[in-house]
Order: sequence, then C-alpha cells, then structure tokens
Amino acid sequence: IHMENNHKSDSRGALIVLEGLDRSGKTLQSRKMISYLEGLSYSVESWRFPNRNTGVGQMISTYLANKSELDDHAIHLLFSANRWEKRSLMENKLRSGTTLIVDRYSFSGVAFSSAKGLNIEWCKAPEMGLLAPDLVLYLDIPPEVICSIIKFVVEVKKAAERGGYGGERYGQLEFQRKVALSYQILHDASWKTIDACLPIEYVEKQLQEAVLDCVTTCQKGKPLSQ
Ligand code: DGP
Repeated sequence: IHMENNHKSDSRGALIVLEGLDRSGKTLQSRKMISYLEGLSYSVESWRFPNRNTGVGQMISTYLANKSELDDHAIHLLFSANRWEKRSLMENKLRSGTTLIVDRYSFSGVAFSSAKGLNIEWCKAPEMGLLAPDLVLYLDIPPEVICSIIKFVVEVKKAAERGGYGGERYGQLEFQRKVALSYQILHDASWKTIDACLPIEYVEKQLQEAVLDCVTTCQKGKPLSQ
C-alpha cells in the first residue's frame, strides 16, 4: 500500500516540446496531439512560447513585428524571461497531472539567437533551471522545402493568410538555414527527430506513438528534472 501511495503521488503530466523551423507544421501537429490525448481522456493543455499575453510577451511581439529595435542580447534575455515567468505555473500543472504540449521552448531560444552569431554557451545560460522537457519532438524539414511550399501556396492563393516565408523578423530563408544548423548541434537524448517531409498523417502517427509512450512514463512517476 505504501508503495502504491508513493507511486500515485509521483504521477504527473509530461512536458512535451515541439521544435522546428518557422512553418514546419508545429502548430498543426500540436493541435492534433492535443485532440489525440484528450480522446484518450488525458488532461492536456496546449502552450506556446513566446507567450505574447504577458508584459514581456508584448515587448517580444513588438520586436518580432519590426516595430521596435533591441540589442540581440536584450531580446534573448526577454525570450528567456518569458519562459521563466511561466515556470512555476508549468510545474504546478505538471505535478497536478496535466500534460503540456509546448510549441517552442529553450531550444528555440538558443537556436535563433546563436544563428544571429551570439555565443552559444552565453545563450544557454539563462535557460538553466527551467524545467527539462521529457520529450522534444523536432519536426525536421529543410528550409528550402518550406520555402517552395510557401511560394506554391502564395501563388495558388495569391494572398496566403500570413504571406511569405514569415511576415515577422526572422522569416528569411538564409536565416532559417542558420537556425537549422544551430538546432543540429543542440539535440540531446530527450530529442526525437521526425521527418516532417512525410505526409501529414504519417507524421501524426509517429508523434502519437512517441507522445503516448512519454505520457505513460511520466504517469508512472518519472521524476521531474531541471
Ligand atoms: P512563433 O510565435 O512560434 O511564430 O515564433 C515567433 C518567432 O520567434 C519565430 O521566428 C521563432 C522566434 N523565436 C521563438 N522563440 C524564440 C527565442 O526564445 N529566442 C529567439 N531569439 N527567437 C525565438
């Protein structure tokens, strides 16, 4: 009985992160994962960083829309602060048994800022102490492929909803190439790379398997780490 009680109190939700270049399909796949887990009666929430609803998030949003200028180091720290301001809520949710599917996290922070030329170790420092993801799903798709898909869509629709590779600051092919290289040196044991060039349904299936496995492990009491 003692063991069982312990076991129960350690049960928690999983911290699952989706990473990838802009327009790699993270948002769509995150929605699909949420409904999949909800269908299995898991408590699950969809999160994303940057979280533009906070004061810090609004500064980031203004910067991304090219409506303000900030030193590269300063904006890096704001992105990080935006994750820190949600850290305790994140921990509470996970401990109460809710799984979080997070669209971008620390790896975006390091990949995007180091792609600008900032020192990678400097970029990692403010992320230390944030909760470590149980699983990082990297949607792998070459920037050139994303670019040609977007051109195609723009031609067909003439006015794609968000227009171009990215309407925001980081949306250039050359920059996305650098981000892809940065991601390559970041990935660790928690990463699973998914070939996002494959058909959507196939990507979805692979994600479902990985996610279910992760959620089950956390439910069994895998410790939360930083
Ligand atoms: P999104 O809301 O996912 O479209 O992200 C907005 C843009 O900001 C996108 O180009 C990726 C970039 N980004 C996301 N997180 C970070 C971060 O922590 N640091 C930096 N430098 N860029 C980020």
